[in-house]
Amino acid sequence: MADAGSPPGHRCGHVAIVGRPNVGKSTLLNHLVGEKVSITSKKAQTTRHRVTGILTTGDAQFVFVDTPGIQSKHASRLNERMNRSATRSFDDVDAIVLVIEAGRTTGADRTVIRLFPAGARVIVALNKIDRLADRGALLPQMAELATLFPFAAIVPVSAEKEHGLAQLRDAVRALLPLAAAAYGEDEITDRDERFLAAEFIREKIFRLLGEEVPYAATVAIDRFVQEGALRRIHATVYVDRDNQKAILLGHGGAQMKEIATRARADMERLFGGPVFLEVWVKVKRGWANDDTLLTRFGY
Ligand SMILES: Nc1nc2c(ncn2[C@@H]2O[C@H](COP(=O)(O)OP(=O)(O)OP(=O)(O)O)[C@@H](O)[C@H]2O)c(=O)[nH]1
Ligand SMILES: [Mg+2]
Repeated sequence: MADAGSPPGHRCGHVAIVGRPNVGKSTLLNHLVGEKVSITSKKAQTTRHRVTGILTTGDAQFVFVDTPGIQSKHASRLNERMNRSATRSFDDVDAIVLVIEAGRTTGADRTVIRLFPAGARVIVALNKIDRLADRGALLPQMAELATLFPFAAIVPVSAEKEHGLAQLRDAVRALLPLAAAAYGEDEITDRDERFLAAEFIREKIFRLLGEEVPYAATVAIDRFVQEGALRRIHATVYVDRDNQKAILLGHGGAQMKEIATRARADMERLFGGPVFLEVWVKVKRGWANDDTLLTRFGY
């Protein structure tokens, strides 16, 4: 909904948050917006979809677009779709925030930089400065980055500790076009509760399980109905193999119960009301390489 009441000088635009996996893109989006709209974990390739997070201030509206980490290992058709969804964002936005880990620019970061179209307006967020023992490493890293692309700004931040976020916001605002707000001021994402519910379940799988099952799992919402304040949600987790189903369920279903309990707590916090959640686990062999299934699962 356009806001005709935006003051003169108001800016509004789309800002893609991109980078290699695990640098803190989704954490940054959440802390810029002040709500958890995008899932995060210690594991690479947590984010699989584009997710917007909307920040409305007095003089600007930022439509941040979180993207999957860009990587060169095409392990599956799913990975290809994730990369495509990230790189497609370059053309659809007014500005790009490239997230790189403070203190180390890797080959994978350089690969992302080479993908930027000429003329792209890019700001680097050097993230996780709270983990940097030697701040002296920042200056040479910034100098070297400046030789790789004509970045509009390079801003050291800690997404998690919320350091440098005001400076980052100001730098991004300067790149946005003069425009009225595109969304109402209480809107925080373009994704619906159904999508967010599936993502919260997927996040707990990423956080609670080892190195195999998270990458073999996807979540579908079979039923989402609102009865007064209560949301009644039925979900299915699909995995690739029988043994993964056994791991996901755990002894007597205890693992799945823990995943569902934690996911439900996140849903209740964001949706602002009670949630009844039931989760089933099914095996769907080869889903991550099956284009028909990938489309059906929303990738
Ligand atoms: N110490 C520290 N850790 C951070 C910071 N920002 C993110 N992290 C951690 O880095 C890990 C990855 O964060 P995500 O936000 O999931 O990273 P991502 O870039 O979205 O990862 P993908 O979606 O997999 O590409 C998580 O364990 C975060 O808690 C930060 O500023 N400081
Ligand atoms: Mg992410």
